[in-house]
Amino acid sequence: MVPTTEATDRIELVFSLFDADGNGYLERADFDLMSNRVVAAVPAAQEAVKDRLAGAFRRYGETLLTELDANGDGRVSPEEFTSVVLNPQRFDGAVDEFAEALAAMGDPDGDGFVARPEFVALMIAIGFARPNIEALFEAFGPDGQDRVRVSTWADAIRDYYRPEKSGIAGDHLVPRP
Ligand SMILES: [Ca+2]
Ligand SMILES: [Ca+2]
Repeated sequence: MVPTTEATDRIELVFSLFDADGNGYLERADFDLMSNRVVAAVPAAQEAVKDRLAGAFRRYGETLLTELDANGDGRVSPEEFTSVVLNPQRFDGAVDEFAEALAAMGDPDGDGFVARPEFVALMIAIGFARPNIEALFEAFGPDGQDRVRVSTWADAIRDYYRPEKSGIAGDHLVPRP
């Protein structure tokens, strides 16, 4: 399957953000850095929810390092990362857990909705740009209290990683020249 241009752009963006220390490779340290940053973004979240997200980051990082480190040097290069779109089913489990755990972090009072401030805080912590974050939130169609369903966000995260998808809400995260 040939990924859509949009999917390739989305994945390139993910690589640049996951490379949290900016050394050009994905390593365990990157996932620890980002995990700490994102878990701290919503102080009101319960400890169990924070622990779940930290675990999801760890598992996602381990999965990427296991599946993509073709030359076995313990890190994932940009070239190695491009094959992430070739066999998306290898990552479905890790992405699914990450999507659920991240969206849950945005709902500290557990009412099933994510309000804009928590959404923005989490997405800033991941490294997305503010205008793109706001555009994505608008694309979700927030309700009268300026919030979206937890499930809407989790579904959008899963969609983001689908190589065959284009024209989805998550495309708003990719900066346009
Ligand atoms: Ca790195
Ligand atoms: Ca490697």
